[in-house]
Amino acid sequence: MAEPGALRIGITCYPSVGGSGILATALGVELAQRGHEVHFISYERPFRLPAGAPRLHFHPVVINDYELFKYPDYTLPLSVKMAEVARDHALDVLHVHYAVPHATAAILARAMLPEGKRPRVVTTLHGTDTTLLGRDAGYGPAIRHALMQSDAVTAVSAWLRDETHRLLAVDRSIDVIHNFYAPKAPQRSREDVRRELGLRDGEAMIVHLSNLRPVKRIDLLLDAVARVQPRAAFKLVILAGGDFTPFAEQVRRLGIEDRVIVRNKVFEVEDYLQAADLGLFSSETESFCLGILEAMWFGCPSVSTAVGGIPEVMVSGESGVLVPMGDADALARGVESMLADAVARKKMGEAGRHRARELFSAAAIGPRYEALYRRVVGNLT
Ligand code: GMT
Repeated sequence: MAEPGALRIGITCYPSVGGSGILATALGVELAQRGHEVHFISYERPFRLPAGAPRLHFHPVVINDYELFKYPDYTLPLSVKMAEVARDHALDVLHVHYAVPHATAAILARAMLPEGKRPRVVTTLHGTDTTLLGRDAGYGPAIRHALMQSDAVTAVSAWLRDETHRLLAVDRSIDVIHNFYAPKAPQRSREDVRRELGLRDGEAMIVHLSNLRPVKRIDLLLDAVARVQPRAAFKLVILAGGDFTPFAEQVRRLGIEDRVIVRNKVFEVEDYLQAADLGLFSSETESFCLGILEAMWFGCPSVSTAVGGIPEVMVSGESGVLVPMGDADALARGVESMLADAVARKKMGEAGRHRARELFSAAAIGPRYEALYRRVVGNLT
């Protein structure tokens, strides 16, 4: 049962391993805990969505494979399902994460419903929906249209808001609502995890977690790790949300097979994060970088390239170390300085943990989305 004053919110996101889906799922869980009725609409159940939680529902989009179509279409069945769920559950808001194709589908779904029964559309931009697809002539105009038609648009960093204005020339306000993280309690002890990874006493655990897409620059990450001295001081643990096999050859070529451990599709990231001493990120663009935030929550500072919204997440010299983009040597020197000084590392870890709790917690961010929904719903005609 929804609480009095509760909202009915539809959420669409990518269900697979990726920051936008992870954030959308965490938001849905938080909203349901705050008493709202939340309906996820996607082609699969988001992988972090808990089963059986009160007020959390999932509606799958069924996609038929018609012989006539060379490319299967997702946008239309998604919009039909959005309209159906909005009608059957009297949704107040359709909140889509990642503009393509979710925002377009939501605008279409809204138009399919009779006036007075139309949910408000909130679009949250996550990154490459602006920085990659927004630049693409085959997508840009459709993204721009969907953003202009949305009742509210948010971006996960000020940097992404500015990039969206610059690249898509959207003449409308974009609210900045940073990402948040609500860690689960680790299931295993730090010692258990270190034992599983074969880490010796005094050997530091460097962690990298991402979907390994090209923007993450895994090639640069490995180059940097190969330059870190002394070699015996650390192991790099990659929590891979994508296929690592294309990088195996580089690991061999660099002779760092004994330094690199890969774990695929790990659901219990908290188990590993609590055991980590340092994060390492080498992205060439990043609107936010949830991985850095996840590490911060466990008092683990990171060395990272200073790109996009990352300087909004962590402050160089205070909660981590930022270096210029594309510089493997600078990343390696950053790692060496952090490994060499356990006291400074701990201090930065604590500063990061504090910053994460203050600025990027469910308690700080949940009410911001709630207030945004109430603002757009108040505009219902
Ligand atoms: O844009 C992507 O690469 C996909 C997207 C995702 O779903 O993983 O990542 C973006 O959204 C995350 C959550 O808001 C951000 O933490 C990532 O920085 C952002 N990725 C990029 O901007 C490259």
